[in-house]
Amino acid sequence: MSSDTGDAAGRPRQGPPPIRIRRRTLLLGAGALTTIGAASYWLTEGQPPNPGAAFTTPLRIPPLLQSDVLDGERVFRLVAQAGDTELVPGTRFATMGFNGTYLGPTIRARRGERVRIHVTNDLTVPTTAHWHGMILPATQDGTPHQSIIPSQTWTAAWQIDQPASTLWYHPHPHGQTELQVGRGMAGLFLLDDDSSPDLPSDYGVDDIPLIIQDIAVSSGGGSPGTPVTSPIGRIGNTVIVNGTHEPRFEASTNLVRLRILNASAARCYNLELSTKDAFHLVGTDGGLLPSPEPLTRLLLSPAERAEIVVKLAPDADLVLRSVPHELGMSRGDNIASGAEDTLGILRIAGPRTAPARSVPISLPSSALPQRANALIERHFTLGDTTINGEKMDMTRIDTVVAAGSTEVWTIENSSNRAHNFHIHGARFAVHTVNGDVPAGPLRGPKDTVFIPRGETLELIVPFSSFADPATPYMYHCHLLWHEDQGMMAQYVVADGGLATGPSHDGAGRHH
Ligand SMILES: [Cu+2]
Repeated sequence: MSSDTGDAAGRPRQGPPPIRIRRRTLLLGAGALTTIGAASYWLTEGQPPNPGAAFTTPLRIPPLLQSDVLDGERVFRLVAQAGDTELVPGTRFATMGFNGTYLGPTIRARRGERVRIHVTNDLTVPTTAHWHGMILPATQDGTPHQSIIPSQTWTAAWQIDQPASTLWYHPHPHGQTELQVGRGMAGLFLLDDDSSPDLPSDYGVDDIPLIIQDIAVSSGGGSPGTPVTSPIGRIGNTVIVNGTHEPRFEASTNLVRLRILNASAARCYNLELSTKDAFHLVGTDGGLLPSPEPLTRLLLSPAERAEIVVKLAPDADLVLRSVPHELGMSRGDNIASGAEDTLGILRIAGPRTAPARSVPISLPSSALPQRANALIERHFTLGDTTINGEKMDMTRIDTVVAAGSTEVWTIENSSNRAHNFHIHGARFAVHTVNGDVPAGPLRGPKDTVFIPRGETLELIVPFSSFADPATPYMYHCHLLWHEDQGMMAQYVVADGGLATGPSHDGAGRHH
């Protein structure tokens, strides 16, 4: 491992010398960037460099969490804890994690299994454990309503009943989510089912989890809790994957499946391979696509997941990187939000052997919810930190849906900021994007979707059958600073007899 980890400003080393680099002049809006110390933004001119080409640190793989089967339940134990972790060689950060001081182990369970998860809070502050993407009763969801006070243990139990997918877990304490997730409280929750896709599936060997977070590294060391410097939240200047700085993965097979989670608070990643070759998207938040989708770029906003398959030529040596993208804001706001950064994510080395395995033609995907089944339509307007003009109120139920029903939720971003939208307890389909049929990555099952400024998405949302008028699920922006600012609302699932329910802007409309 190289000890040359950064320049005097703490900017991570970018591999071979770039052709030309200049310090970005400040063309940011007033107040957009009051302190630039923690995150210096650089822009390249001409031929971009290849950040990540010199990464050498072996990629860490989060361990699979051991479980016991007791009385027909698969029992897991998590302990939320704080500590300090050397995330970047020579620099220790105040961090938080599950069963360790940074990130958490990977939980894995099968469709049909009953799971029971004991979560002990060894922090000095309250936390929660939310199972992001899981279809389960609201009382088990780990929202701000299931707070775990220090030294207490909370237990969630439910039966897994949804398709194979890459879910995750993270804390959800009201107003404190960005701090706790940003310090490292995140882990994957993989679901299996009885389908056997012809995909790489040997965890840590050819089926590789990638938990991407950005952190702020400055010359003075780690600086969590820096001021907010962009309209979408805190943007770090250094990327770590599974807690590994400058990671390299040495593949032993020519076909590699990457399960990618954007666990960053605000930063979006526009992923591509340094070879510019196509990779194949095989799964989105809620499960597999009907067939692999060849892509050369893939934008992932915070909390979104993607499963991609990368085919490696013999002796391949390439980089998965993030390249500039459009967030729909002003240029200054986009720059402050990291949208013009080029960042190495993971260097991947291929085996010597010739390709032996191919990308499958079709995949065992589950059916998406259909527009024809949706009887109620609701409209949600995103403000800068509001939903339908309101901020989160733990005591207010914003929306009531009927158990087992399907609705159309139209989400309109008329604010000045980029947002995304996450609905708890549901796997939804994106029906339209600005009135058009959605493109590739939005054709799969989703639970979180990016909504650039000025765009309107129609979602087909099937709700669970777990009627509980007393315990709400959340829907919110998953840019965590926005969420903490109150960009969140609550819905409850009522008994099926209720054909309609109030929405923010009046009554739900019948279709
Ligand atoms: Cu937002």
